[in-house]
Amino acid sequence: MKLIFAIINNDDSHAVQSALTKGGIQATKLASSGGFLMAGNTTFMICSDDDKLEEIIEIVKKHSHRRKQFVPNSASYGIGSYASFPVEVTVGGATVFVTNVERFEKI
Ligand code: 2BA
Repeated sequence: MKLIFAIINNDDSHAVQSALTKGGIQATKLASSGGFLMAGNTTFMICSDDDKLEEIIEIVKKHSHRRKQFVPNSASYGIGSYASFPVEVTVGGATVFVTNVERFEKI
């Protein structure tokens, strides 16, 4: 069995969740936030049989979109004078981690 963590943009979470449910795939949705943008994102925790792994990754891929976001950045212009300007970063589609599950039980 595999445990999949998929970190996706909040704007895509509903589409991903619906597609997983439609595909009969159980998932737990966690409210998370990125360390860099410090903005909210969504982490799906999905435990599945090995043979479902690719199907699940395809669903996540299909419904997660790359987008550009602006993050405030600070830079100094001369002594004692600071200005803040936004820097563009590309976020997602999805960041996915897959681990092996040693034991799975529903008690
Ligand atoms: P954030 O940490 O808020 O990062 C948002 C986006 O900012 C990243 O998109 C990347 O394009 C950019 N970014 C992050 N750290 C950067 C840095 N040190 N310098 C320049 N740009 C940087 P993604 O790579 O698509 O990541 C989206 C979210 O996935 C991340 O949100 C974080 O929550 C998670 N994530 C990404 N890589 C991870 C990792 N290795 N471990 C744990 N979580 C990760």
